[in-house]
Amino acid sequence: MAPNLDLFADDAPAQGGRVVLGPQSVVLRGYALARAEALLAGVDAVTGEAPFRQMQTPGGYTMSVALTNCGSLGWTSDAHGYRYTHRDPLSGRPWPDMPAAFAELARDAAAEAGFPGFAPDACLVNRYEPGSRLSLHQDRNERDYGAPIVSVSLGMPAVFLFGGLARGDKTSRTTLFHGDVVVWGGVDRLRYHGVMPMQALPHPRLGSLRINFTIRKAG
Ligand SMILES: O=C(O)CCC(=O)C(=O)O
Repeated sequence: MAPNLDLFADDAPAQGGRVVLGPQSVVLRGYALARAEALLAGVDAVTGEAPFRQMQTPGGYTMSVALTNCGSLGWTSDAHGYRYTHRDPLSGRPWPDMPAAFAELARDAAAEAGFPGFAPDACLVNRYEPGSRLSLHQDRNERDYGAPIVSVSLGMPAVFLFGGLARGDKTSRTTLFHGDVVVWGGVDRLRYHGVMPMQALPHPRLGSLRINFTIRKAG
């Protein structure tokens, strides 16, 4: 069924609801809402030190999503491939510290989804504008697949694609709203996922932007 994209803030599903995506993957509706301002302050602190940038893929394309990182490891992409680094290649400095609000939310959401004791060391922050998309991929540059991925959505709604363990598997489509948190791990840890091209559906707080950050254990 086509996703409903005729969305405004009032259409967001009730806070506290859950959408089960798989045996060990779930959308926690509105889980980050009460902490959104602290999280956005964290995004400002991170991007003040390590600005958003559009990275090149190994195949020579420019990603439509701009990204940056915080934590002791940061994900990068360039002509040489995808990998985690301790330093921001733009500045040569270590990536900014992960804001406490990010790590606390990630720990709490992971526990809520059945993954107690999550101790993240990396966070990839994505900035989407209308037209930005993220093609289907697996998060597999992390050393430890035993830990889940915790993904926080702020700003404009987006259609999240969640597939199977093979690229060609059928994908489900779930609209993610400001404050939603997705957690996947265990048997679902390596499932393909992505984001459909963003529509221009300005959000009252962030305008024509969507910020997503995925909190991970990479090292
Ligand atoms: O923006 C999203 O909801 C997903 C982000 C994602 O898949 C990633 O950073 O690997």
